[in-house]
Amino acid sequence: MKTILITGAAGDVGTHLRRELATRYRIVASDLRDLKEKIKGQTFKRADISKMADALRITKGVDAIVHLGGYSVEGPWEGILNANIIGCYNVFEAARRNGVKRILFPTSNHATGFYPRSTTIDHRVYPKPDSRYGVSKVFGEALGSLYADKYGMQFFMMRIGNVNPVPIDKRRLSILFTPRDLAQLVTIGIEHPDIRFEIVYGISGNKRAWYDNANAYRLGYKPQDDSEKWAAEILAKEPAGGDPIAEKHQGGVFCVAEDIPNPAPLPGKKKKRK
Ligand code: 15L
Repeated sequence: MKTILITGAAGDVGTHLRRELATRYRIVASDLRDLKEKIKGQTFKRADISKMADALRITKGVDAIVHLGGYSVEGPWEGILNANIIGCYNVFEAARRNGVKRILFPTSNHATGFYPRSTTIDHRVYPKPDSRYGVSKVFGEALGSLYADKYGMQFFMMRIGNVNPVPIDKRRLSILFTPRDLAQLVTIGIEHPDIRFEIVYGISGNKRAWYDNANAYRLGYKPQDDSEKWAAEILAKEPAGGDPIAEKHQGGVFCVAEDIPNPAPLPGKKKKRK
């Protein structure tokens, strides 16, 4: 059984993934915060990935890394710099030094969020980040590309939409990514023998998708869910109006907001609603 390190394991995506992959892999869960739930057999290693020593400690002896750790929304530059730029560099570099070849990185729909909703984009488009957070995800994609070409490491870049069992609003009808579809795509990222550097979109098989996800399908992804079954219910609840720039672009409110309350604040900081 392979040993998989999941960083940022206490977040929502990490918690779904730990549950979904519990029987398939030996999971080492790492986070700065306490885990939301304990799962039998999984090891927890507390770490601050903005410190290289911590990154080196947690990446030792694993077969692959799902690097979810970091700031997950738009916010102050200092937080993004430490968690997503320095933290990402530390994890990729620590993996290289420890001989871990394969890394799965959740880049984000916000790396391309300034593409208009009227356009269908694929994995080859040049990034159009909608936020400093989106820029930090482009940094991760670029760093992975460098480490693949220069050091022969293997990167599976998932431009993730919104991980949720059900869609929460109109925009998320296009980018819903259910936990079981997430688990399937992550499993492909861990197991596929021919990954060097791949970009795929982390979404379910949504009818309203803005993405041509042919690259994921080429690698064997067969999503089981489609947000369409919730569409009527979600659209009926959608408030009218909204910011015209947010409404026009794929990234929605990330295109206009300076600070989206962090859904996963550090210990001691108050959790605010998004
Ligand atoms: C993201 O990249 C965030 O990590 C997540 O919290 C959601 O806001 C998601 O995008 C989204 O666009 O819904």
